[in-house]
Amino acid sequence: MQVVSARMHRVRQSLVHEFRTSSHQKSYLEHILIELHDRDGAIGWGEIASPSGPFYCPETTDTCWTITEKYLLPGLIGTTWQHPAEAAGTWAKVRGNPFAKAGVDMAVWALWSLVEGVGLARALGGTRDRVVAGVSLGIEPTIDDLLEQVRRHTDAGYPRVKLKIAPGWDVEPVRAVRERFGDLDLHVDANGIYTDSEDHLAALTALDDCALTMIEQPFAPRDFASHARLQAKINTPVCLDESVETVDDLRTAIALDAIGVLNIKVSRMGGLTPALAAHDVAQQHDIAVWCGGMHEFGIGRAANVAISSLPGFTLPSDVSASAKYYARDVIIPEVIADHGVVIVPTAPGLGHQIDTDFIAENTLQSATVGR
Ligand code: OSB
Ligand code: MG
Repeated sequence: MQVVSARMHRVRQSLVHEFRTSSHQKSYLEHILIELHDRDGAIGWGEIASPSGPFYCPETTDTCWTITEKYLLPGLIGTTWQHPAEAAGTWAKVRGNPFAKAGVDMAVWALWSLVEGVGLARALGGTRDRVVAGVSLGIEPTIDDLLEQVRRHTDAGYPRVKLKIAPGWDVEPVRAVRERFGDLDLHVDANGIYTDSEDHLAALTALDDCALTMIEQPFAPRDFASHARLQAKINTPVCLDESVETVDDLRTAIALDAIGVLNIKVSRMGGLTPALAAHDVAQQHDIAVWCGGMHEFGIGRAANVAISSLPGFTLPSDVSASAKYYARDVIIPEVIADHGVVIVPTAPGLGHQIDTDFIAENTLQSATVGR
């Protein structure tokens, strides 16, 4: 196959409910949609789901735009390849920048599976025909507001809830949710804000008594040592998100006993190709895996649903319905969850139509690379 041209669309969408984590706050997102055209006119779509500012990770929408336009797409365009992993080789020399790479990689997989006539999930080695979705809930102004958010999503049937925590918003809200909602599958995500100060360790240790499925990314991304020390002290599995940008990071975490569960984000890991490799390594080491999200629009969400169908993804993923995030999605049909169950599409490629009119209405900036 050969990609002959690409179009980049910077698209803005408002969230239906403002989202706050320990690292940032947002009411709208700007993601870059990547449209690849092959020699025969087939089209594959991908999504760069970088946050706007450098608070979750170093990348921003602007850095992704530059890296993709100047380095990733020019290397891909005109090169002949047989498989997406080979296409990913065209940007192998670019260090870092996983979110930018992920958007192009996803478009390559969508294009390839479309042309091969298979659904993306099957092309990736997926074995499940449905996946279980949980929801991720942000820090709310009050505990009552949080309880209301949890009620709304458990009423909708979601079987797992993840709560964002931060110092001062941890043991108390988590206990309140636990008391109100009984044995709900509950976990927490700190986005790397805790340190190993006495106060912080006391809070994290107290959470060990809240019957949580996991504590996600308590410490800073590169602080494997603190994660290992905490894991040795508590029974609740420590889950890594920001710490694992590459398969090498995963091997490091495993070697240091710093990881109990892996959150695989397609965007954070640089695309479906490296996410598959991480899945395989985790499986070899009996590390449970689930798929995290970055509030993707429908294109990135479809890729997340597809990879969640692989056998190692044994925990509920953040692949909630489109309606949890946006009033309208960029794909048709939008992603639907029935009691937290999302059906994996089987049609060739992404398995959804792309709503190009809606994309055009919400595009702030676009560019063409290639002819
Ligand atoms: O840490 O998982 C995270 C959103 C933005 C940045 C970081 C995270 C998140 C989420 C959202 O938790 C998960 C979703 O897409 O539903
Ligand atoms: Mg996280």
